[in-house]
Amino acid sequence: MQPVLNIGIRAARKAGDLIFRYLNRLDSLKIASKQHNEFVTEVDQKAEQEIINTIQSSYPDHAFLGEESGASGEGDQVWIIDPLDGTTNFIHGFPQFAVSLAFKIKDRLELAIVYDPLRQELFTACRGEGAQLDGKKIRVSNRSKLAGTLIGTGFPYRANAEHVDEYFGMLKSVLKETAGVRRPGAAALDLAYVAAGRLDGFWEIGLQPWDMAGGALLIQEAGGIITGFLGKQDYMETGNVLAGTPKVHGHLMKLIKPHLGPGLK
Ligand code: 2AM
Ligand code: CA
Repeated sequence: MQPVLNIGIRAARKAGDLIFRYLNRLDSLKIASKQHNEFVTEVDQKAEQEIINTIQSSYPDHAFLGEESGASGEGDQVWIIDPLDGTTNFIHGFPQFAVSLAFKIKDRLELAIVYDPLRQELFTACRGEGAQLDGKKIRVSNRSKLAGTLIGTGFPYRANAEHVDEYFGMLKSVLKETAGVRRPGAAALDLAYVAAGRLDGFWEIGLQPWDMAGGALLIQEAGGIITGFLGKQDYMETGNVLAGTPKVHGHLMKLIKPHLGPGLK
């Protein structure tokens, strides 16, 4: 799998370089509104094309599921692509965004790449071989109690606005029990930070497959747990995700469960 990983890394770095170059010209950036308060820029689209072109030139038979271009190609070997996770941050010059790639064969995640072009941090994982940050092995943190933990989250945006009250119930419970909650705005990086032990846990309502796929394998390979809110392996379908060290994941689930309405169970 290493040669495939290397091509994925090349693609992610190229996309990251492109994103970085555009940061100096945010004023002239072409921004289109996908829906109310949901934006896509020419950078998202160009970065995705760069990733697909790079992979296709080595692996013409691979298929793609990209946030911007949708599904293309056929077969069991599929790249799930978020060319720019954290677009809203990027548009504002708020320095928290990443490129996220995952490679799956027959619905099983095999490779993950999350690249932060600002810090030039590269998170990678191969199924069964652990997770790495810039080539060094990473593990989830060894915190087991909620006290003292730092937890990541994302707010429900437009599409999930109906869950706002449930969400704030969850947030209130988590705030009371932990050292702090962070909402950086790029889910792929939040998940990578759980894998690297920078965050002890994470939850969010209504993510898309490309926001989560890379981060999910990173967490599993770093010794963490990632599930839906009730502990099932349904987060790729529901988009509702709960992650953490094995112990913190369990504690967070107990805090979140009482707030789940019918639409989140
Ligand atoms: P994106 O920038 O790739 O869209 C933050 O809560 C996470 O949700 C980010 O990973 C972000 O990824 C995703 N997201 C999708 N649509 C969003 C929206 N309209 N507003 C904010 N975040 C959105
Ligand atoms: Ca995106």
